[in-house]
Amino acid sequence: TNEKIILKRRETLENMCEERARVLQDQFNVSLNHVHALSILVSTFHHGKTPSAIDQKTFGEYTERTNFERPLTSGVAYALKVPHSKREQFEKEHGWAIKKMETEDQTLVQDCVPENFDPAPIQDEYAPVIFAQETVSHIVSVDMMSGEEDRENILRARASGKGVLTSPFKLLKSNHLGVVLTFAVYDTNLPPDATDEQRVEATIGYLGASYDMPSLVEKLLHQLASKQTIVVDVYDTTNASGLIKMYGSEIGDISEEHISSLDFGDPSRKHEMHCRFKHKL
Ligand code: WA2
Repeated sequence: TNEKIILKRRETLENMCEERARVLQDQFNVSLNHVHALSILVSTFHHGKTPSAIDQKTFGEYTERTNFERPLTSGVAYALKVPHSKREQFEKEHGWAIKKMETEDQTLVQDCVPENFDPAPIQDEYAPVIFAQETVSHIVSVDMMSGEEDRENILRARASGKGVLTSPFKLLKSNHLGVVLTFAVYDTNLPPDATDEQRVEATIGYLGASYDMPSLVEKLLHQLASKQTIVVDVYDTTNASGLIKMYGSEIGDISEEHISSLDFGDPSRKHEMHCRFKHKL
């Protein structure tokens, strides 16, 4: 009967949506664990050894060769915590000035490359990127604390000691919405039961990964069959009064939708996958 067909169709939608949500969530979780491990690698071999065993070349090669461990990421980078009192010394040592992150609504598009960024204005502290995977080499020397979303992430990461996610925003040199995942790197004297203040004090840097949502979700869904059958949207639903679409399209049969929850590992952010059939019954 017609009713049976409708029920069957609903069940198919639920199953396909759940499967896609679980695959996306698992892949995200895998890369989160590897970004976490990378923060420990930097702690051990950059800060934990004199002289450091990591420079830009080593970091670039290692992160490129282990890219397969971080599905969905478009690149990883490492920024140092630099208080204003150490800025001059830092810039002299590195041979470049800490730059301010500028977005395209503040500048001409053609100026929106870090080589053309202005020096960072005076702040209490900075988070200049010192190492970057080739794919995000354009953020080297940029003060990540001068970007609103990056800054918020850095503050939350170092106080919590956990991996934290930004809300979706337009990444530098990308036309898509993405999110950034950040882990703080601490000096080794940090007690395991440290307070937020002790954590902030012991922070020496920030290891971050960027996720270009549209291209990466697209790649993932391509690997699953029946892309012709259903349409998938991914939302940041943290703010119930204004869902942010991170991935998706305008097409499909909106008369029936299935919602699968997504857990990307940061309890202060909420995400959902919304699925519908491409064609009406
Ligand atoms: N990485 C890549 N593209 C970006 C970006 C970013 N942040 N922010 C805006 N566009 C080094 O949390 C520390 C990476 C930030 C880490």
